[in-house]
Amino acid sequence: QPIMNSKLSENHQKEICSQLGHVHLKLLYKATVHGYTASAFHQQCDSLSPTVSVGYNVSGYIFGGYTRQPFNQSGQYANDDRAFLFTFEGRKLIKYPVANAAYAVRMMNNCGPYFGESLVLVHTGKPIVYSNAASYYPFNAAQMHGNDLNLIDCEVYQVLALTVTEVTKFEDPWRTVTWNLEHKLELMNYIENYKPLISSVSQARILLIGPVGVGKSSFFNSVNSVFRGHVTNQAMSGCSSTSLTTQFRTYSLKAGREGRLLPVTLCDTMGLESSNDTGLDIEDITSILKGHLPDCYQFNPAAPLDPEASGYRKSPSLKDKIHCVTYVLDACNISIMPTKMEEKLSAIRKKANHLRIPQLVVLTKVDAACSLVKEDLTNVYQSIYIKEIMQQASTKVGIPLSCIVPVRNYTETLDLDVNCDILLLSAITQMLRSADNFYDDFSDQLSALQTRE
Ligand SMILES: Nc1nc2c(ncn2[C@@H]2O[C@H](COP(=O)(O)OP(=O)(O)OP(=O)(O)O)[C@@H](O)[C@H]2O)c(=O)[nH]1
Ligand SMILES: *[C@@H]1O[C@H](CO)[C@@H](O)[C@H](O)[C@H]1NC(C)=O
Ligand SMILES: *[C@@H]1O[C@H](CO)[C@@H](O)[C@H](O)[C@H]1NC(C)=O
Ligand SMILES: *[C@@H]1O[C@H](CO)[C@@H](O)[C@H](O)[C@H]1NC(C)=O
Ligand SMILES: *[C@@H]1O[C@H](CO)[C@@H](O)[C@H](O)[C@H]1NC(C)=O
Ligand SMILES: CC(=O)N[C@H]1CO[C@H](CO)[C@@H](O)[C@@H]1O
Repeated sequence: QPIMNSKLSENHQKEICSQLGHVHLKLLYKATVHGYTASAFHQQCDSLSPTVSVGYNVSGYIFGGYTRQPFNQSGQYANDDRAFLFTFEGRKLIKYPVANAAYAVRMMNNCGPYFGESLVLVHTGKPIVYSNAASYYPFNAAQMHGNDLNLIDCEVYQVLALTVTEVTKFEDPWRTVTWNLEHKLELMNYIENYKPLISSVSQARILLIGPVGVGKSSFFNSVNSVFRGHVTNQAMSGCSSTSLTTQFRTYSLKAGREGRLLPVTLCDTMGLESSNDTGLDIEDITSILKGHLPDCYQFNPAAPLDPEASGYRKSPSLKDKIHCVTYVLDACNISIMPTKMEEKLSAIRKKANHLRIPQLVVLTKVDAACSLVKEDLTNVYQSIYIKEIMQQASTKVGIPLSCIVPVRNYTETLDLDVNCDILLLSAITQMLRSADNFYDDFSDQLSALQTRE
């Protein structure tokens, strides 16, 4: 590989990237290095995407086009409704969006980047531009390239998601956390001594909902490890079944070597899937929220819940109901959550809202999502990237940012990681505060009823 220096300045690269999100540019093809030939262009660029192609003329114009479609040599048109042509006026990017998306790019084997019939760089394998402002991208030719159609260089860049090491930090954390042992002990103390506001309830009942593999078991194990003082992998407490069928499981948290019960029960629905017919459906979840289901209840995904089934609670009391719903999501792939999963979560949220159950999101694997956080967990509220993910989670689930809590799981090698513990304990603390809101609301309703009588 010859050494290639970008002709596109740092500032111009930034301008382009700011149009495209959290990305950077990687130079694939440079005409003055690889040659002004169609074959050199295709050899360097085919099948890679998205790309930004840039032409330079002697007059100093810098212009080109962006497409998400990978180049090939089939002769076909490629549809891309986000394609655009551009030029620079000083540092400022002028954008000419595609007007006919079906013809955004043409995969010509005898040319370089070919945008509609509007702009072709390295036209017929020569250092020239083909320009037709009347075609699929309306643009002003004088503004774009000053009608100078001779190239002094042409570059094609691939648009890549920013590697997390390149992510910069906020100077100050946007949420303040005291990262020390004292704070950890405070949080533990709060949880251990927590009492639900209603005397008939001895444990806050928290439902964890999330797709398989997001780290629900790890979360439970990790929290339990903090209280046990060592790593535990007990998970399947209560039920002996390890079958893969959908099951409603509950976990109690225990403290110390003697295993004193903590005032929190975490319930796991298992098997939330994005398809319609598999996994839990919305009626099953509603039954859980209302407290109808006994622990270890085995779902039959093919048949609706049977109120005559053994253990079905026909008139559940407050202690059987769910007091807080916690969605558990993987920080690594929030942005590619399937639409079906979004819809399912939204349906659950509506149910929970209707039953006035407070809701949170626990965001797992923040270390895997961001290398700044992997290096040092206390970067979690300084990483711009993590904040962005949290905002995405907030939008996708429809829960305010203040109700999104990031965590990392506990590992053997980090048996005394106070920072990891603080995040885990903060998540539990938030759940208990939410449960308190539920009890408050319940008491209010109750006293309203009594007043009426
Ligand atoms: N890096 C990293 N990996 C994690 C974290 N939490 C969980 N994992 C890994 O993610 C994988 C899935 O975690 P599980 O806890 O088994 O997922 P789950 O959602 O409980 O899956 P089910 O119990 O089958 O519903 C495991 O390999 C964990 O080791 C985390 O905070 N950071
Ligand atoms: C070439 O690109 C066109 C348009 O995007 C696409 O429909 C076609 O499948 C591609 N062909 C190959 C061989 O990649
Ligand atoms: C997201 O990550 C989870 C594991 O955390 C995995 O099971 C799931 O398949 C991933 N989803 C996508 C769309 O990649
Ligand atoms: C946390 O995740 C790691 C892998 O990332 C795994 O080896 C470990 O067992 C998990 N810890 C717990 C407590 O589940
Ligand atoms: C899934 O369910 C929704 C609403 O219940 C319905 O509109 C949609 O058509 C279903 N999709 C499939 C693939 O069955
Ligand atoms: C080499 C060349 O063709 N240069 C032209 C670049 O475009 C300007 C118009 O702005 C012409 O004046 C140059 O001759």
